[in-house]
Amino acid sequence: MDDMTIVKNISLESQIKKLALDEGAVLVGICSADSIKDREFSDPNYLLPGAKSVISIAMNYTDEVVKKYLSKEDRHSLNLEEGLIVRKLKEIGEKIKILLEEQGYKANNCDLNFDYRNNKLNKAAYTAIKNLVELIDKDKDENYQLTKAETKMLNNLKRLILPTIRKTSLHFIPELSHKCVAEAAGLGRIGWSGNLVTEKYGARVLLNSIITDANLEPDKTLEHNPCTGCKLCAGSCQGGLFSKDEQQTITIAGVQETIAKRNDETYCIAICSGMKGQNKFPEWSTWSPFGSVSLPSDDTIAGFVANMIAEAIEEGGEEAENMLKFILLNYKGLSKRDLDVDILSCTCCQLVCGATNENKKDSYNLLVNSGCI
Ligand code: B12
Ligand code: SF4
Ligand code: SF4
Repeated sequence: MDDMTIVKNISLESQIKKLALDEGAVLVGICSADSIKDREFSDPNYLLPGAKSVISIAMNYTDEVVKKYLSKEDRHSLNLEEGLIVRKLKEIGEKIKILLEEQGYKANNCDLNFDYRNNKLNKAAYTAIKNLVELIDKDKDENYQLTKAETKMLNNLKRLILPTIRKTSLHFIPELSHKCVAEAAGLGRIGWSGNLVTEKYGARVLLNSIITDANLEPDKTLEHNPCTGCKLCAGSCQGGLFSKDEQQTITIAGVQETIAKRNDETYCIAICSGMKGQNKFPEWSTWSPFGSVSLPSDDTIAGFVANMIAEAIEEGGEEAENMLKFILLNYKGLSKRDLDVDILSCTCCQLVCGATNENKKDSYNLLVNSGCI
């Protein structure tokens, strides 16, 4: 038997899974497009009309790197690992796409994050904000005198950009919700925090999806939800994105999940973007060096956070640089990000959720005893 005959006898599903695992994915599964198309944010037809199946792939953070990050020993290693995982998942997705196309099918390799349907920032807008930050920095520099033209430009950019940021909606609809795909494809189940929790790695995985018009045999959803309900994730969230006590029920691919009542996503954006390092808990902070905030607990929160972004830019210096990092990701994409730049300062709800109860408790203790930056 020659090599071609052997390949032909292996199902396309097995070829895809073998390729994903050989290339470095730690989990892979398949769901039918129909099983998740009922919600706008998880309808695969948005990216590939006529979609029949979606492949979910995951890679994990390593325990030692997470430990050092949570205990505030080392911020960069986790950021570097995230950057490398994101690139690798994008690369594996590309190889699966090529395999499917070689068999005559259409395929779409998704972006991992910042893939918002309703917020596509272009390069011109980013450049204008960058110019504004540079002028603000020059204006604050005692040794520099702005020219007349620069003063005019500074005032114009302030007038154009800052009110627009204050009015920008921070409610993002993804091109495709990878968490929904991963749950439907049997990689894990949604836990209390809203993150996908897997049996082997807890919530410490990142996800990508590949959509195809090939009719692939779907995998079963996980029967048992690996979330133990320990709620240590809620005790690790300075933002307050989700409740410790109140719950809500959601349905993904026919599976009902009881998860924490989720609050407005801007509670996370305020902290996870590194704009501030503290809100709910005074004993410890995230890696953000920018102090604390008291986020309002009513529906003014989205406007409050949009205003925080404008204020960070007006502040100039490091706070504005931090915001520029996130604005850049919006048009450049996460998989092309500069590996030297640290974009993660929180991620705590995901990282405390290790694979075992013991690991979760130890991780939580490391975080809450890590002090303030
Ligand atoms: C937008 C986004 C965010 C927004 C979330 C707000 C939002 N509306 O989704 C913000 C900025 C807050 C955020 C934060 C984080 N994110 Co994020 N984010 C995404 C993104 C782009 C889409 C998320 C999504 O599926 N939204 C749609 C629906 C599901 O969300 P919803 O509006 O909250 O849902 C409401 C209802 O529709 C209903 N509902 C109905 N069905 C469903 C289904 C699910 C799964 C949920 C949760 C709710 C839900 O409940 C909610 C009402 O309160 C994905 C990348 C991608 N393309 O998938 C990454 C992604 C979900 N993020 C990820 C991560 C890691 C994080 C953070 C840890 C920060 C970080 N380091 O990046 C935190 C965790 C926050 C948390 N505990 O949930 C990972 C998750 C990995 C995992 N193990 O689950 C993803 C998949 C990126 C990746 N490629 O790996 N994120
Ligand atoms: S930390 Fe505990 S409660 Fe939160 S998602 Fe993980 S297992 Fe579930
Ligand atoms: S990333 Fe941080 S701020 Fe956002 S939900 Fe998780 S713990 Fe809360």
